[in-house]
Amino acid sequence: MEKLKTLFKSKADQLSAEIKDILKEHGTKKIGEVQLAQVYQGMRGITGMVYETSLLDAQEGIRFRGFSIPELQEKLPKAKGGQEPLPEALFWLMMTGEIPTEEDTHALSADWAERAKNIPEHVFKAIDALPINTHPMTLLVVGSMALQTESIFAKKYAEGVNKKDYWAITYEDSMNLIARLPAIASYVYRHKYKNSETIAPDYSLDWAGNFAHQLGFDQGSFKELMRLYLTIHADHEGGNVSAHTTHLVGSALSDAYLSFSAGMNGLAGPLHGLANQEVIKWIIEMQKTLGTQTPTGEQIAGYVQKTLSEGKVVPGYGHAVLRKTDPRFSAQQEFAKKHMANDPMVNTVWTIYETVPPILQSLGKIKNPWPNVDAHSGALLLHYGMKEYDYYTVLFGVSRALGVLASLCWSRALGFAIERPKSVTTENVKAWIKGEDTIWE
Ligand code: HAX
Repeated sequence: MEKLKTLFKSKADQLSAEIKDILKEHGTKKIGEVQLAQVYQGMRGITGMVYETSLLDAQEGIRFRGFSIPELQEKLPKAKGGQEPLPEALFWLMMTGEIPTEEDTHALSADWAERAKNIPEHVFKAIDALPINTHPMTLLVVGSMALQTESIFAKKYAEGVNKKDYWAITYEDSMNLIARLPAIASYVYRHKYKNSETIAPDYSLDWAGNFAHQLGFDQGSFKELMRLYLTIHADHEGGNVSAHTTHLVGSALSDAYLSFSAGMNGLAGPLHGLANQEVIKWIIEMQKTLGTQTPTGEQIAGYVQKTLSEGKVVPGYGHAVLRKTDPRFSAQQEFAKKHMANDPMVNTVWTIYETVPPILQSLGKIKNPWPNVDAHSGALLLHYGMKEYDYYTVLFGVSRALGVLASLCWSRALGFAIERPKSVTTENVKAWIKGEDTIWE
């Protein structure tokens, strides 16, 4: 994809020069103050990294290169006859800051289809080697780690490469990995749940459309769901666990395969991406306990109290940064209204949405009582018959590759340094409080 590569390089050179000037003139300016509580509580709100591909506003939600999700739905090129944006177009946007033409988008689909061919057999054998009850996220990580044998960055670095060329080999690795992920992820699904009956790719389709096909879901609107799903889950600025982990590991010049796999291990945590499986698991358990598929708001309220009294979180609600309903939740709700307005599980998700926020708000300690992206996605997948909810985070992971790998390309092109923030011990903190240690000053 020479056009994308050349455009990316010209944008990166331009930004690199601007950053040099900014740092020369303003490098010593302070951008905030850090409170002790922030240091203990997950570094919340501390600005500590630059991440070009998207930016999160607490009230408005995510913007990708300045575009909100409804704007992406309107402006990004679509599949033939489709209404949802193509994720490859979002990747182009994140790489260049420009909305691609239809022609460029379709050329990128074709480029990824070509790169997806001839995945080495050992990748699938590595997945096969694990017990069948292995979690699908572990299988995804094992598959993408096994593919690291193909890293051009690792090979060229071992041979000796000029640091000016890191970006180009990171770009090639990222493009190859993204192209091949649907094949690996669909293999995980078919191997684990469908007796290893795999489905041959249809490379005439776009990246998300073919992924739906290889999973075994060929209904027209499932492909549309995948296009939307893989677009909206792609990026959420740099501080979330999967993006930050990929960025951190990448800062050691670990290649795209190592960095992405590390990020996926973070996505597999229940407070992050795994929340999408936890939501459906929680709803199914609630339905069983209450003996109904369509609990009332009152019944749900009682179940939420039970969950809280057991010291558990209500999955799909809350966020470290957002303070309103996640626009990714709203985009999925709109999709459901269009395609499955009477689905009982979808309706239950909506009743939960009416019921949960006031309860969480009343506790007084939860900063954001509103739903996040994970509160809705499972119900959409269930509607099409994808019942294996422990697989859901893998779909999130395939999408997240777009954002974190576009950002890795940017980090290499801008020559970002190895990450190494300062830590202190509580002994230091106690001494600092007494005025005996000035470690932070
Ligand atoms: N249910 C119950 N309690 C919750 C809660 C929820 N949904 N959300 C927050 N809280 C609690 C916290 O556990 C914390 O309790 P303690 O003081 O007793 O430790 C308190 O409220 C304050 O937390 P906060 O400042 O509002 O939230 P954090 O920034 O610490 O955490 C989380 C943000 C998303 C991890 C949190 O809201 C949560 O656990 N939500 C449920 C899990 C979930 O949906 N995760 C997915 C988030 C989106 C994402 O990354 N997707 O991939």
